[in-house]
Amino acid sequence: WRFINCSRGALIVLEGVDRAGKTTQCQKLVQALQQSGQAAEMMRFPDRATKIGQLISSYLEKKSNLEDHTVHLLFSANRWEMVPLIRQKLEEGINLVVDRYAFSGVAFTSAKPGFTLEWCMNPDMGLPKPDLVMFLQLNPSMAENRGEYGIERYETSAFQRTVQQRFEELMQDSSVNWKVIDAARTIEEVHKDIKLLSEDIISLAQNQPVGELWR
Ligand code: ADP
Ligand code: FDM
Repeated sequence: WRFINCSRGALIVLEGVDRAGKTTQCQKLVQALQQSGQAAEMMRFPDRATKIGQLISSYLEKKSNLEDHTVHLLFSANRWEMVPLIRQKLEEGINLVVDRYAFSGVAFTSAKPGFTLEWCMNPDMGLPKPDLVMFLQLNPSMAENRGEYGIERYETSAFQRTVQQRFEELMQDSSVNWKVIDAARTIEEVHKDIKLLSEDIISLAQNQPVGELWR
């Protein structure tokens, strides 16, 4: 039993505004799952290591400018290029803990003038559907207290507030398994909730096929 694993891994996503604690919690969750004997790996989007990711990274660092629709499609392409790997890992029984996914894609672009939620969702339709999306809820003023905003694109409080509103609109969609986590607590308290929700979904997902997002 220990060596033959026929069940698939779960696709678990953490979302939230900047500073909500996504990276901290993804790392802690992967560690905790591994310590309890489950295969788990972390992924993050954008994945800045690929060719597409390098274009995105240069844009975020303001070293280059890209037209708004173009960069949206690059973020989406950066997810699609990882889909074969995502599917392979899940089939191997590895649980994937993902720092941002299509929800960030839609929330950030649709916070720009002239973009509808619907237009933004289209390129990501049909991506592997997360079994669980945990939204780390932290009001923007508390997020600002966690340190100065950096110098990357989008790191201003006005923009982050609009992003938060777009996330709230996305969370109305009941076809996605959203869980809202109060991220204003200590790292350990937040982790405890995230771990419990993840363990539940890992056992549930085992016997279900991977779904298609927004389809
Ligand atoms: P994100 O990935 O959402 O931007 P991080 O995990 O990088 O957030 O955390 C942003 C900053 O806030 C880091 O300095 C981190 O140590 C700190 N932090 C994370 N979680 C908490 C928490 N629950 N309470 C206080 N500070 C936190
Ligand atoms: N971002 C992230 C987008 O605009 N679209 C996306 O599809 C994704 C995944 O890129 F400002 C934004 C969100 C954030 C930046 O920052 C990535 P981090 O620090 O690497 O998460």
